Amino acid sequence: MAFEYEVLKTCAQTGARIGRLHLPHGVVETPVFMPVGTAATVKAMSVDELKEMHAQIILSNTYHLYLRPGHELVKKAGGLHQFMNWDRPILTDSGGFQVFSLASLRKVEEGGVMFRSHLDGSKHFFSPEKVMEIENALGADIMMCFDECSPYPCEYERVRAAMDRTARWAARCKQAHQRPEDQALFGIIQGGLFKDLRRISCEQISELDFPGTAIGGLSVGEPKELMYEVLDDLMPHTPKDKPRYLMGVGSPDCLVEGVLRGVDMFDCVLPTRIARNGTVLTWSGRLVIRNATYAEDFMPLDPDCDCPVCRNYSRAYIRHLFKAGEILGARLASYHNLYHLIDLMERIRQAIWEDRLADFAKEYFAKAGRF
Ligand code: PRF
Ligand code: ZN
Repeated sequence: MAFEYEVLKTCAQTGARIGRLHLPHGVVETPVFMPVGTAATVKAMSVDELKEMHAQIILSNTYHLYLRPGHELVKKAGGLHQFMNWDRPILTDSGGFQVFSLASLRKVEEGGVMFRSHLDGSKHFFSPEKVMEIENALGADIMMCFDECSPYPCEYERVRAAMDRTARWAARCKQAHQRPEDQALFGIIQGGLFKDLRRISCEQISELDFPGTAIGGLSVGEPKELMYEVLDDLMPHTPKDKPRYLMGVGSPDCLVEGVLRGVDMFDCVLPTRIARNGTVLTWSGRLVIRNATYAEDFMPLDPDCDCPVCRNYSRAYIRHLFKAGEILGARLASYHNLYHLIDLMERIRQAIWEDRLADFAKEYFAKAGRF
């Protein structure tokens, strides 16, 4: 069987759990953070480096790969795994978010979305069937349904219409999926910040019996407290025997708060994006390495981190690299930030095993603060 999810333990203190996702390219221990490799590369990181930092699964994007280099070319290469030389699991997002955030001149209809590429303005059409064709060509272990993500803020009736359409599109995705034997298709819950809509969407999507449940439409600009309130209300209604994936969420505080509420999977560009402009995550909070404070600071980025960057380089050196515009600065900061989130998830899993996640979270926030 290509896809199986086992819950190994549920935390006695919280809603968190430990699980194991069996996929064609390997086993993923959850809760897990998935580094983002939008254009078939986790920006600035080699596959060897990703393996060294214990990345278990990475995410890539249908929207970007369809536009460039094209899913047909990736298919010719033997699929995304072969094309990018990554032999561990991959999840592809459907473009249901990118079309709404990056593309211009969108026209959404029941059939699908007409949009213009953010790269060259060329015109394209995504339907649930087209997106399944692209994701099947890419060949990831997990693929996502094509959904409609509402912006924030957004009025009730518009959110409801997008949620209903997301459910109809999910049924069409399931129908059009050509490789259910070796690619798991996950459904996506929408419904904005409206608790009643979230519960309806949860029922609509659960009914289709996908092997995994994603929560979309959050972390789109709303205050974090509102996201936590939606999760508090929604998570107890999502299927317990399937992995739960909170899409596009990945600041350290949100990872901890998400796991406490029963989330198993996360992805976010945050660690790599902030790294490239010189911000690093540490166990005592954020640090802006370009600041003059670090000019003569020969400590590692994070004295509590045992990543190769922290074992070998100083803050002063990395600050110098950023000031001099040297690309190694961005590479080292990216490595450390990804390592930090992967390490955070490892420590979270350990805390769940030992029934002390609530205590862990308390200590974590006391030291690292909120992002
Ligand atoms: N839908 C899809 N991908 C996403 C989102 C969504 O709602 C989000 C929202 N945070 C991130 N990525 N398909
Ligand atoms: Zn480090």
